[in-house]
Amino acid sequence: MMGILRAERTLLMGILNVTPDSFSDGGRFYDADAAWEQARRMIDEGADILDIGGESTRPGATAVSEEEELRRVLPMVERAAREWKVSISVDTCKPAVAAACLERGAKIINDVTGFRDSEMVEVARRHGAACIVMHMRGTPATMQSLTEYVDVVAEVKEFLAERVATLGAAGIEEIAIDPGLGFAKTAVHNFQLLRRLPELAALGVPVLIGPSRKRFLGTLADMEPMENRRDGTVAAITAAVLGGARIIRAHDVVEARRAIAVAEAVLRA
Ligand code: HH2
Repeated sequence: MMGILRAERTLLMGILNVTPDSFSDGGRFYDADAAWEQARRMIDEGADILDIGGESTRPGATAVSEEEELRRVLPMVERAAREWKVSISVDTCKPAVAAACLERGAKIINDVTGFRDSEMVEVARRHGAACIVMHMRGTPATMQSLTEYVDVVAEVKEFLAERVATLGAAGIEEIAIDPGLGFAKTAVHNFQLLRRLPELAALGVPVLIGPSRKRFLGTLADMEPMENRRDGTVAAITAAVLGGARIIRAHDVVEARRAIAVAEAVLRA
């Protein structure tokens, strides 16, 4: 069955961080006009989904209040839903923020904490939202000290399978899963997850991968500082699609679109 998170082609989710402190673009789109222009640009460039976030989840980021997060994202969600056909996702782990955005036209909740808060599940159910379930441990403040795994792929898969079952039982109809590159993972873990992505894809739920500009790429030659991670991001996207990812979350839409096109052509050949 096709839907907002499941299509014949790989879907591209463009990232809009309305924050002062996101790891790669903090402050650039904090201003409402700059955010709007960036959203328009990503849509013109071919984004299928706009992922609007008002709280950075970078390692060590400080949490923001509900009021502040709403002040950042709600006007953008409302205006985008009114003026554009693009699907709107809200990157939040707060049920009240998710509810307000769904009431203003967002259709997808992207919760990096994996809907472990039952109130979040209830909000999604009530609004008929599609859910992106990501694996992480701890909080952005603590996650990089929680990187002990026996088999990272098996453990992430087990977590995601349990979440899919729980959300399905709660009546959530559309779900995508995400191993959460960079969230409580070492660089090697991220590469193992990419290498063994078919194991996650075997769960039969669309897999989302978000490698864009992340620090694990910077562990490889010539990918520091962050500005040097664009080409590496393209390569990681290619690997993800070849491994079975069906949704790619990225900052640079044109480059991501091209990488997806190459990987899809390889898969079709
Ligand atoms: N990565 C980030 C934020 N949200 N959501 C999903 N589903 N998957 C991801 O990999 C993911 C995510 C971190 O990237 P970014 O939004 O660019 O930075 P920040 O959290 O600092 O705003």
